[in-house]
Amino acid sequence: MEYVAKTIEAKWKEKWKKDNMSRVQEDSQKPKYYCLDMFPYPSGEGLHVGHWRGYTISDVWSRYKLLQGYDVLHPMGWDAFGLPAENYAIAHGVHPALSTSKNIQNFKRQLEQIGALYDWDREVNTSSPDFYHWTQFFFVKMFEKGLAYRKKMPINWCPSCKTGLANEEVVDGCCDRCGAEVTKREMNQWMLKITAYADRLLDDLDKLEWPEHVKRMQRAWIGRSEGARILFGVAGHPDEQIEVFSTRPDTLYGATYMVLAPEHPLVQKISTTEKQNEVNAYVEETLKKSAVSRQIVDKSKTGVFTGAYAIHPLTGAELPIWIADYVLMDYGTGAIMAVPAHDERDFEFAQTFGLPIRTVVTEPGKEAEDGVLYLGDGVLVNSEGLNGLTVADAKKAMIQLLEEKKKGEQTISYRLRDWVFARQRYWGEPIPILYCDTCGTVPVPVDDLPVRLPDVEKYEPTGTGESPLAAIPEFVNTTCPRCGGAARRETDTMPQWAGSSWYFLRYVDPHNPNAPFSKEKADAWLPVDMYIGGVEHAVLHLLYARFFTKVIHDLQMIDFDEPFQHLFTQGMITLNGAKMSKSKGNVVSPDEIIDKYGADALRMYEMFVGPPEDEAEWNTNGLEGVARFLQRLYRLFAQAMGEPVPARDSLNKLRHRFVATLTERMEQFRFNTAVSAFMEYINALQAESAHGLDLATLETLAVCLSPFAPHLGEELWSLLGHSSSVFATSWPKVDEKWLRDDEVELVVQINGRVRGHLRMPADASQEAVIASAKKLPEIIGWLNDGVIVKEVYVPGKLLNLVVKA
Ligand code: ANZ
Ligand code: ZN
Repeated sequence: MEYVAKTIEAKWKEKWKKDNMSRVQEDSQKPKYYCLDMFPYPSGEGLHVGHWRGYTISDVWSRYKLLQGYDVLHPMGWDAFGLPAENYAIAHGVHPALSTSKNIQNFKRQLEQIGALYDWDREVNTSSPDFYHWTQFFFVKMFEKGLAYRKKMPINWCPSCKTGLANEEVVDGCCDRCGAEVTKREMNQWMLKITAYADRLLDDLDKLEWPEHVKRMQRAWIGRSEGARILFGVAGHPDEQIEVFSTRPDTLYGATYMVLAPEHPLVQKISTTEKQNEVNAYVEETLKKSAVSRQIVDKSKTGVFTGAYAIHPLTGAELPIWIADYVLMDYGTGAIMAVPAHDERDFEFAQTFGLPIRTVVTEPGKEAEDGVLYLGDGVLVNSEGLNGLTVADAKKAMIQLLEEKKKGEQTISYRLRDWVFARQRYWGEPIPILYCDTCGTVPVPVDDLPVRLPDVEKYEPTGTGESPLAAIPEFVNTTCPRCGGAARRETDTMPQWAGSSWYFLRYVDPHNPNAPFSKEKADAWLPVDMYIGGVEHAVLHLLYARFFTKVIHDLQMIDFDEPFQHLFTQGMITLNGAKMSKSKGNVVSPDEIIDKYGADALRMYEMFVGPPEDEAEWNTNGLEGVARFLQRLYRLFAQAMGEPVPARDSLNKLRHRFVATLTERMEQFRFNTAVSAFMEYINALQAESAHGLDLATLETLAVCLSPFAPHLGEELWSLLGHSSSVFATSWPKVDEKWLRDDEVELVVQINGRVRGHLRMPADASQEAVIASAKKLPEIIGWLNDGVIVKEVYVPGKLLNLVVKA
């Protein structure tokens, strides 16, 4: 018998389809398991072998869970709104809905090739009105709760995509999508108040079984800093105060000057007339720079003296007030007290402009010396009542002092900003808001949702700050649901991330016309047990989805408040060290590989290529090796299958050890070594095969193979005469009895020191052990010059002979 992957795979795909294998059972008797892939953006490029890795991992895992007796939900859908489809529309004049649906067909065909068990009855598409109906619903709910609001503010603006961007979409000062340098633009924007959830988003990370580095990235993004707000007076302006945020209130006596962000509202008020021109020129210069370039620590410091002085809240000393671009307007209060002796950037600045540098913290026992930078911990000096205190104690004492004097208070600052939730683009969910001259800003009543995205002729962003929807009077002009008067629709659309912030909830109840999902179903299936995807979503998508889940929890629509209990981020597949992408021309397409080796071989190789969380290099020889291995396995199986022999000890032992090793590696997500366990097992069985193989060995092979190579697993199972699917059976159990070692290695000691080693049957008697030990060449010498006065034997571990001269 020959293993012809193509024939076998076609046969089983057909059968699975016919039997509706992938349909989720929803059997309340069984424990549930929700295994989720990060759903793809259906790009025109299709899937390459790099994408297969994540999808194979999730399918192997889902099938393994099925065999373990879980009711498994493993759905798939499309993150279908977004810029690429719209840019394609602009370039080729094809409606994004059309190009998207064509791409989806291709993706689906490719995912079916993988042999993945997706329940297609549950497919979701974020750009379909049945879906975005509920995305809009959540927006209205957030508006009602005050979590969605409109504000005129300077936002990140991509001059090439001609749209506003969220902070999360700006990477090193450039647009995450197109790479153009991002500028600032003052615009009226819809915002979501994610900052109201900052503490919960931070604290609840502790509940999650996520890779530590992903948690770390989220913590850094939220950026919680504990410190104090401190008030300084302004000389000659008795009604003004400068409020600063500092994480080091202990260093207040070391503040020698102040810095305001150039955009700070006080700048214009307090700058002296002589300095006005210089100040204005600097402000203008700063507005052109990105936040990232402004924050680089070792860049040379620039700034301008305003001519004004602040009054130190404790000493009354006058401190010059400067403006400098290293102080940002949107962090803390947009103003700092500068402590050059203990802050790197302040130190650089003070050196550049010849400002005093005053030491207030030193290493204990060291003489304090002004003019140097000291960043370490230590004790306070030159700080009146705080002298001698540690930094930690001085922080507390200073905050207490400031609170007593009403010159400041303890506070917490976050790096996280509210989420800019509007795009001036066509291909997204219309924001369901109306503007009425009488009633003001009115949400579209939930019964009137969805607000459908109309067809347009021109997709091009206008660049005026308005989306192409603004050019469609039939869309814009409507009536106010409150007063019946004329009203205008909001024409901005939601960002790419909107639909993916809650899609995992829709899968549990995808056809519900009356609600986004039923609470009962959501509470039964979620949180997602295993979420598998790329680490590039560590901040954006995973933070937004957690935020939406918490809001939906607070709306009492679900009982849980974290969406993804376990997160697994797979490593990239590279070719000659480079990431696969069409632009690099190094894409390995699965189509040809499947044609030549079959989907099972490709799946198995994707698992074998390396530790699943690490980057791995694609290697065609490795793939051929795996394909040959499947051939070998098939031949071995086919030979033995004709005449299974009775079980024998050697086969039992091999089988239970294999299942134990395999299961342990599966549980630890070490799929590459799980495949090696298979290879070792097949080698061992080949050595045994001259005496035939027993039925239990053959069945175990079929079942254990089936998560990895499901088509072949089914084929082997049916060859054994079973008419039901291999996935209807269960993962084999291990009998510990066969794992026990029958030989053990004993340590032989003379007078408590290790002098030799001895291999003996595990059930050897004490006498037999002692007799054998005495014959060991490395022991004999020790026994020659003395007599044994005591024999201490610890079964299975050691023998100690006490020898006296
Ligand atoms: C005095 C001081 C002394 C500071 C010292 C540090 C060290 P994190 O930890 O990131 O929260 N800061 C405050 N607001 C700022 C702004 N808008 N732009 C630039 N810098 C700002 O940083 C908090 C520290 O960064 C604050 O504590 C402040 O400098 C500075 F030995 O105040 B510190
Ligand atoms: Zn009205």
